[in-house]
Amino acid sequence: MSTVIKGGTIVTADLTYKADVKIEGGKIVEIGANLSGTETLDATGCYVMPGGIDPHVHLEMPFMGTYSSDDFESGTRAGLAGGTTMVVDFCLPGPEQSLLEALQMWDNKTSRANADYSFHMAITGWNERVFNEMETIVKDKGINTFKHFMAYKGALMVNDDEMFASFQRCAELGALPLVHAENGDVVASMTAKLLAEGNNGPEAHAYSRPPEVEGEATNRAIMLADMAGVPLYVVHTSCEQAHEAIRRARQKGMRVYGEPLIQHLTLDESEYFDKDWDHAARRVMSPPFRSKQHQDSLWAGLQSGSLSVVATDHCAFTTDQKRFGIGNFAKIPNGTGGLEDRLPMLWTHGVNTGRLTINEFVAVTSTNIAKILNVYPKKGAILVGADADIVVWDPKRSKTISAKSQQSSIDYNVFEGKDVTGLPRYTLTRGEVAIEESTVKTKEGHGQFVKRQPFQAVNKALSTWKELVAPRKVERSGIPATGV
Ligand code: DUC
Ligand code: ZN
Ligand code: ZN
Ligand code: ZN
Repeated sequence: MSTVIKGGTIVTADLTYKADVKIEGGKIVEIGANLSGTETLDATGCYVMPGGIDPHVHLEMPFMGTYSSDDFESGTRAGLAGGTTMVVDFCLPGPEQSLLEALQMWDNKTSRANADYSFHMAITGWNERVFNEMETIVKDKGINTFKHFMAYKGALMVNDDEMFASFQRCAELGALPLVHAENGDVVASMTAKLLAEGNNGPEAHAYSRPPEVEGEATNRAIMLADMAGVPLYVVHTSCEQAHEAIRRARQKGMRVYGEPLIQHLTLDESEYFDKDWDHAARRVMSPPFRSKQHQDSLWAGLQSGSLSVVATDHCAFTTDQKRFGIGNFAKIPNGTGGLEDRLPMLWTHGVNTGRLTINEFVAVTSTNIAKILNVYPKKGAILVGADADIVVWDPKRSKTISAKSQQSSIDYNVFEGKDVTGLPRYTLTRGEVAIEESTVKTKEGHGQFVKRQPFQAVNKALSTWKELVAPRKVERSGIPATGV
């Protein structure tokens, strides 16, 4: 049994060319002219691209007194419908919980996944057991990324000493640290002040975490990573202050990766003002939506390469869940969806506007992600031997985004009413057709865990810390007596 994708134009992060793609046993086995197989998929007029990888999703996540509504079944189905063939979720150990116990819990959620998935492990506290377990996580469990929350004080947040210790451990293990960069102490203090002054509506959420708290935390994380001699991945980069810090570090030669979200690229802070409570609350996420100037900065970063990838932070809550925060914005579960819409929205607002080339589109939605997370070229590639995670992209197909026709299980969509042009004709997960235009053919349980190996020794920031401050003992005679 073989499948041939025929008559399309292959688009990778660096090449555009006409060829057929032959698939057998879930892998790409041949690329060339006039291929034949048992089954043919017509790609005339379409681009044949590596399926999207979403490096940042929260499926069925326990958070703020509830669980995010999309699970591994609906979440991966939504992803496939929009051309995304792999997701990376965050395993969040509870207070005092071991990393391995938490991983078992996360693993138990995945049996109905329709597409492949991987995990980042969160470091939510620091002790000797965590230090030791990190090695097992990297060497035996195939997880080479550790997430650190600099916000959510009293819940997920780690302090600088804990984060610095974990960064150093990542450096030893060939793992990559990730940060949610917002100054959690300042957010907590601004939140308390706003509430005390009677600002309890969803718009106050945006006031409680201005761009400065993100810029400060991004700078701090970069400096700590440099001292630890480890690269850094900054999730949901939403503002110029954070982008500036990333740009500066990269210019110095550090491997720092910034991840804007499709929501921050296309929606702005006006969503919180002069709108009804539900509208604004549905868009409460951290970091919040920003002004147009910040959006321009993010687009410029994708164009110049100072920002590396586009994600969603898909963390979907229903309107009823959002209403937990009526009377207190700090209780609105933080999060928005986007898994199904990331590729069509980025194509429409990036490629169709001329901001991004089609090759840059593939880079930031798939190939760069696969490389940074160390799963390239199994994922993120149209190459012989790669997994046949492929999207046959019809640049002429269009639709209006609506919650009525979405795969996600929530009752609204933050992109409601937006027109997109550029949609999958077919989405294939390891060679199986999961989406054919608007027909969903996903198979529950088809998705598999993708192991990611540690990085090799070159995985070091270009830090000069060791030369600069390695302690040099100074021998002195003549120590003055204390002047009592
Ligand atoms: N931000 C969100 O909006 N939701 C999930 C976690 C996060 O950091
Ligand atoms: Zn976050
Ligand atoms: Zn997140
Ligand atoms: Zn299958």
